[in-house]
Amino acid sequence: MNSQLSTDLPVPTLQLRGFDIHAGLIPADGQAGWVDDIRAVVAAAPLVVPITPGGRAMSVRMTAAGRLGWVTDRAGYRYAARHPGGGDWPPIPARVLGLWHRVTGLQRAPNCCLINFYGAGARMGMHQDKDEGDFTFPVLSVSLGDDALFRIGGVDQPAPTQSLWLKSGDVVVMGGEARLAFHGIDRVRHGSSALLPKGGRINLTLRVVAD
Ligand code: MD3
Ligand code: FE
Repeated sequence: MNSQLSTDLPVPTLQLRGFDIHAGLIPADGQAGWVDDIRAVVAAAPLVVPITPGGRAMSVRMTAAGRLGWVTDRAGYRYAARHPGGGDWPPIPARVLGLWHRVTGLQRAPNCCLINFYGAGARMGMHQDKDEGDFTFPVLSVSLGDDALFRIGGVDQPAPTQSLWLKSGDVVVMGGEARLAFHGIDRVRHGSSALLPKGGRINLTLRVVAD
C-alpha cells in the first residue's frame, strides 16, 4: 500500500465553510509529547509579548519554529527570519511536520510554525491572515490545553459568524474559501484541561510563507 494515497488522509469530523475540523485527532496520551517538543522550541526561542503597530500589547504570547516566524512591533506585521531577541528560529519538530503531511497530503513542507500561548484572559480579535504572500496552501492549526471558543466569519467583514469550542488535540485545516476568512478566539476556559500544570492553551499554526 502506498501510504501517500489520498484515501489515507484522515476524514474530517466536521466541515464548516471550508474549515476541515478533525476533533480529537491527537490522542490524549500523545499530547504530552507535543508539549515536550513545544517546551524545547520555547527554550531556544522564548515567548514574547507581541506589540501591534499601534503600540498595544497583544494578550497572547508568541514564538515560532521554522525558517520564518510571524512578528509584530511598532514597525508593523511581517514574517522574519530571526527571533525578536536575535538568532534563528529553531527547526519545526518532526512530529509536527509529520502531522502536516498526514493531514494535508502535501509533499511541500511548511516553513513556519507559529506558536500562540493563551494564559488567563488571553484572546485574539477577529482578523485575516494575509502576510504569507501565497494563499494557495492551507494553514493547519493544532490546539493543546484549555478549551477555546473559536469564531469563524466570512472573507468579507461584516458577514455572519459561527462559533465552536476547540479542545486539546483538535486539528483544523483552513484551505480554499476558508484561507482568507476572518477568525478569532473570543475566550479560553482557563484550567479546563490538565495538560499544562498551570493551565493555558497552546495553538500551533503551520504555514507555507512565500520565501
Ligand atoms: C483561518 N490563531 O495565529 S487558529 C493565528 O487559536 C490565529 O491561536 C488562532 O488565528 C489561535 O493567526 C486561531 C485557527 C486559524 C489559524 C489560521 C487561519 C484559522 C485560520 C488562517 C486563515 C484562516
Ligand atoms: Fe489567524
